[in-house]
Amino acid sequence: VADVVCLGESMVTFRPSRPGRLADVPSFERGIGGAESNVACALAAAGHRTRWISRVGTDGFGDHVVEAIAAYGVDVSGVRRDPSRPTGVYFRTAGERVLGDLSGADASEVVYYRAGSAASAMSPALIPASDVWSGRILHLSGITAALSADCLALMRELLVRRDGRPVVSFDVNYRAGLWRSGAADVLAELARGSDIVFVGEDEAEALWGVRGADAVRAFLPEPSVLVVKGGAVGATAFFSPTPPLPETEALPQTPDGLNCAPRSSASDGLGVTGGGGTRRGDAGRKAKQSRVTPERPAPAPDSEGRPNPARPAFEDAPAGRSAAGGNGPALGSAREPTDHVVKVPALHIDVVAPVGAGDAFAAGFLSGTLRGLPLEARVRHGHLAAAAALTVPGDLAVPPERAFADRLVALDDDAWG
Ligand code: KDG
Repeated sequence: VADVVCLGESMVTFRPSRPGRLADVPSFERGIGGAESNVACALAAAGHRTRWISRVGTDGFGDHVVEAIAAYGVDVSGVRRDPSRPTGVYFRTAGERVLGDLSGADASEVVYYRAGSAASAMSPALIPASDVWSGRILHLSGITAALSADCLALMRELLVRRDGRPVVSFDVNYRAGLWRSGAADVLAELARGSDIVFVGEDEAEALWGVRGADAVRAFLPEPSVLVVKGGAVGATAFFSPTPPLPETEALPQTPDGLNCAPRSSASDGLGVTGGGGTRRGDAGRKAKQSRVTPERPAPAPDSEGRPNPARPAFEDAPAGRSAAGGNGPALGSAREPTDHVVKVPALHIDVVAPVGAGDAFAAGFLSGTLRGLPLEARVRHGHLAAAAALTVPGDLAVPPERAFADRLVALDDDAWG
């Protein structure tokens, strides 16, 4: 079983050799890009079993994309080749300031050649949910929803809550250039159907007109975990408690030390039941938000439901593995009394290129989730991985080695403040 399955389009990318308009740049350097495969590569580099599912052409670019992603240790056996459609391609340009510093508003341009690509034909008929649901976490992004009506149908199909659906991680990834209309509604719908959601404050404002992390949480109350990224300032992560699971048996241990919780057949794997009025809704969220605690909440009870003051929340959270076949990892304690919120400042670094930083952040956070780390540590791992991506010119960076990253994450607040 893969820890994480990532589904989405990957492309050959071309980075300019010098600043200028697309019309003027004489040469480009080839690389690979694709938000979801970037996450897969970073997770594989961090030691997790990762699978990437997609479609590419039978062209040489398709060969290169698949080989390059496989070289990171990602399982690419679920990638299909389409002889009738090309692999997607995109070019970037850089502004006149410093090549590589693409952070200025007018400094860069992204030009996609991906309409009608092999990946844009992904559909419920071509991509079986059983394959995509084969990991503990399924990671998706809003880019896929913009590629075609078939891709949007596939996204909707994968989000249907039924037995076997793993924990779904969703990065909103609003790419304005890919949408003609409807982005706000579609991306809100997909985020609301997911379990772990990443969104930038800038994206949330552009899409939905909501400003600030708390307003974004009020707008997206459904995901158990919502991470609102505030760029260079930092990120705010919200974890909402889930109703108690039925105490049917002691929680077994997985080899990696995560507890696994049984779930009822009506559960979605996160301890949120599908009926009986226990599912969170807007009204429930409003009530809970008045009880948000900025501090770490009381330790969760142990697997028998006894109070366990020695055990910090999130470190031992139950996963959704169940008799029904779900594979979800621990998202947090199933019995936490209140919402849990952490605000974690970002690292101060000299940005070389912002592209790929969001993907790296998601990978760092998901890595911490798979390891059952406390919420704050998950965000710090996200920031560290993002910093690695921000300091290279390409879309992808190898994250810091795990033991080193753990030492950095464990530094006290002064070092992180
Ligand atoms: O997140 C980085 C991506 O933007 C890049 O790798 C390409 O997936 C991509 C996209 O659609 O922009």
